[in-house]
This record gives sequence, C-alpha cells and structure tokens, in this order.
Amino acid sequence: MIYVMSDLHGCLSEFKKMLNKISFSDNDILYIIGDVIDRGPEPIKLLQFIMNSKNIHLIMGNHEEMMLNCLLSPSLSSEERNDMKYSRDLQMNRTLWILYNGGENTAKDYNKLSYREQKDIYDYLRLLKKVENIQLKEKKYILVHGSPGKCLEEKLKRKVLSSDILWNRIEGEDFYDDLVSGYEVIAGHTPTIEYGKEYAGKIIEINHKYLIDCGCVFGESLGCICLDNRAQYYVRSEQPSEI
Ligand SMILES: [Mn+2]
Repeated sequence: MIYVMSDLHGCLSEFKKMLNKISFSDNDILYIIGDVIDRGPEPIKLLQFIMNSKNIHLIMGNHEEMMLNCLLSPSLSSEERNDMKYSRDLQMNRTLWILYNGGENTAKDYNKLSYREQKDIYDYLRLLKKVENIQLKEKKYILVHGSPGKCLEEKLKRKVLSSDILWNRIEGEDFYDDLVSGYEVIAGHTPTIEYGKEYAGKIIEINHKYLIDCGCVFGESLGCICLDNRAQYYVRSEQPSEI
C-alpha cells in the first residue's frame, strides 16, 4: 500500500501510533510531504527515524528548507565556518527559522549531534525533492508541501521550481481549478481547521485535491491517506491545543 502524511512537526509519538494503526510494513511505502521538524517535541529523533527507513520518503517542506538555509556544511574547515558564521544572510535565515518559525528545539537538538550525524542530516536535507509525482493504477498524483500553483508542468520542464511551492497555500479560487490538469494534488502546510471549524482535524477532499495537514502539532490530529483505496486514518494529537 502507498500512504501519505504531512506536517508531523516533531510529533514522534503520534507518528508511531499511526504506523501501528495502518500496520505499516516493509511492503508498504510512505510519503511524508514536508515539515517533519520544528514546533513539536522530538524533531531530530523523528527526522532520523525517517532517514533510517528505506520505505519512507520525505518531500521537502518550508521548515526543512529553512533549516537547510541555516546549516553550514559540516565539511567546512573551522576557518571557513568562522568566515560565514556572521554573514548577514545567515543571520536573517536564522531569525526567520528560530525566532519566527519554531526552529529552536530542532536547532538545539541538532547542535548536540556528532559530526557524522550532522553531516548525514545535512546531506539528506540537501537532496530532498520539492515535488513527487506518482502513478497508481489509472490515477496520477502530485505530492507537494504547499501548493503547486499554476503551470507546474512548465516549471518542472524548465527546472525552475522555486520555494513558492513550499510556502504558498491552496486557497480561494484554487479550490475550483484543476491545479495540475490530469492529476490529483495532495498537499499539507495549512492546518485544515483554517478552512473552517467544521474541518478541524480532518482531511479535506475537494475537486481533485486532498489537504492533509490535520494540525497534529496544534492539538488537532494526525491524518493519513492510503492511495490504493482512499482510506483515511486518524490519530489524536497529544499536543496542547492552541485554542
Ligand atoms: Mn509548512
């Protein structure tokens, strides 16, 4: 079976409960469409668990990109690191990530790791894809963290994928458009409660689109969808509620 989840944000306990619930095995594949780190309790442990699982594939979210933008390559010499450490760009990236986007726990845990462990994470994040497309039986899917926006196929062809697709949200007239013609789009990034209280903690399925960030780190729930049969699974969040 092929499963998709998103926005785990360090919620390792809920994630493990979900793997149990779907009886996830070596014969299954799981795609996680971004934001496994930041905000929640165990970001680095969760990331390492995913990195060590052959059949779990992470697609980049805006949080993984923010983290990557703040890391200096562990292979740099200490002189090179010192030169770069105080650059204006790096300081700005760190402010965005740690101060405004809940990166503090992740940064703290990362700094405690050995050189080897840091290098493994750095190399892993650098190679994450921003979009995945899969075909299953007669259905084709685009998996992306934020929103594919318009003209995704054109952008893929010209290899000019910007960070927009990690930050933008599916909203407004996007609901009525076929964002990527011929494809079902699966996206995370925006807790479904933001589309209305009636969607709190639930996957939204609308017009060839699935919005699957059920707000686990904000006290709602972790959602998971199985692409083979469209079954939806939920695990209750163990995090304090935002409201
Ligand atoms: Mn996000």
